[in-house]
Amino acid sequence: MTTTDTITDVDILVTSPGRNFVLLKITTADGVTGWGDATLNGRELAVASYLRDHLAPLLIGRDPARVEDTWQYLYRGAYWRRGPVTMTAIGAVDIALWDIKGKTTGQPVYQLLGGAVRDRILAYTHATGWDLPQLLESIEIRRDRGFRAVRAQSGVPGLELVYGVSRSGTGYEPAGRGAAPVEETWDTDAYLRHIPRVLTRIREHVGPELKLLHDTHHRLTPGEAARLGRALEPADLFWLEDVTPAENQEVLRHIRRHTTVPLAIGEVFNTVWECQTLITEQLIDYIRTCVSHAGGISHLRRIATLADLWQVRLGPHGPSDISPVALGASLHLGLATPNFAIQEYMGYEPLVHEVFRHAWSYADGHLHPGDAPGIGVEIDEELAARHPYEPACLPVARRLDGSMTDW
Ligand code: CS2
Ligand code: MG
Repeated sequence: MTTTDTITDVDILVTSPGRNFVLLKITTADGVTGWGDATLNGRELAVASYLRDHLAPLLIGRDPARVEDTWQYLYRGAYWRRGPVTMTAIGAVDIALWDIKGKTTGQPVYQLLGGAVRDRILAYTHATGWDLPQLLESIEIRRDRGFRAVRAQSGVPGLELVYGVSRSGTGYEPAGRGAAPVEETWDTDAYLRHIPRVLTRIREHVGPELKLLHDTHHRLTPGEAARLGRALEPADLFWLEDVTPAENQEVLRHIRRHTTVPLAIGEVFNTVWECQTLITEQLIDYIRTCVSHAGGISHLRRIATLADLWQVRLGPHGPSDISPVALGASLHLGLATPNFAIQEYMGYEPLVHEVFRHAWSYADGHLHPGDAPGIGVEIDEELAARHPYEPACLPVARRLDGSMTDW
């Protein structure tokens, strides 16, 4: 007779080893612990409260093996559903339960998902530079580290602060400390005058092999995006990301009529239903939904399956505000998913690698989840406790005339 374990403890850890992370720890009567990632950059406490105040009481006593039933219970049982806070909370529970399932069966999660369909996962990382020389240097440093794919973000003449770029040329963390967002000034015209020349010059410098990516970060109108796409075709980008704000997906039809530049969208999406139009009308080439913000492994699998029917591939979100737990979960899914194309990997500061002891690894431009049972990431709770949460939030952006635009 199979005995069923039960969930006895649900704990939420908010820690800040250089930046804020929210972790979910589920413990069972058999003493098995599973970890989930509930980090939502700039809204961490909202997800921590949703988990602590609303989901944790529902989980106590449940059978941890019933991963899908728990997903359905938490999703369909929440009348006010979807959205980043709800789906990140559900995602954290899902990842933690897959972690437990792997540990109780002694299997890395990718084996439970059907086994590996590839040997390793292509990674892309961020190169930034305030000007072209600094950006080219940043790209070469990443190439020296073995990356085959690099996202290039440049400063824009006349602008003080630009998404994705730090003036110092060091790593870029968008969330500023404090409760009030930094206000950036944005000038689309200056950006459109500048970025095609920068990316074309980069392509001339690096040659044809390196996969080049660029993130427009939700800032253009459909017409501007169509013009930019056409202008960037000689740069042969691997993808142009988030060209327009994600709410109105039909506008991508206009852009698709004018340019063949590969498009990637979806990091701010949280369910398969938000991805449906983009995928079934093939308005994109890559879907960017992230395992922690889109309901966990169970739901990102659904998005991957729909995308596969339409030959859309996965390129999940994975910047520094996705913890090593979610990165590990994404890699298990990536190893076992045929249409998984590339994983974003910004890397982490050394202290983060100390707090999060992970089986996943980077080598030679690729990532692998490792073969530890479960997700393969354990948290040094004592070290995490020494770095308490610090208020931080993402910037906002205003146009030159002072009106709000999309950051
Ligand atoms: C960006 C993110 O990596 C990306 O593609 O869009 O870094 C995004 O700006 C942050 O996740 C926001 O917290
Ligand atoms: Mg992005």
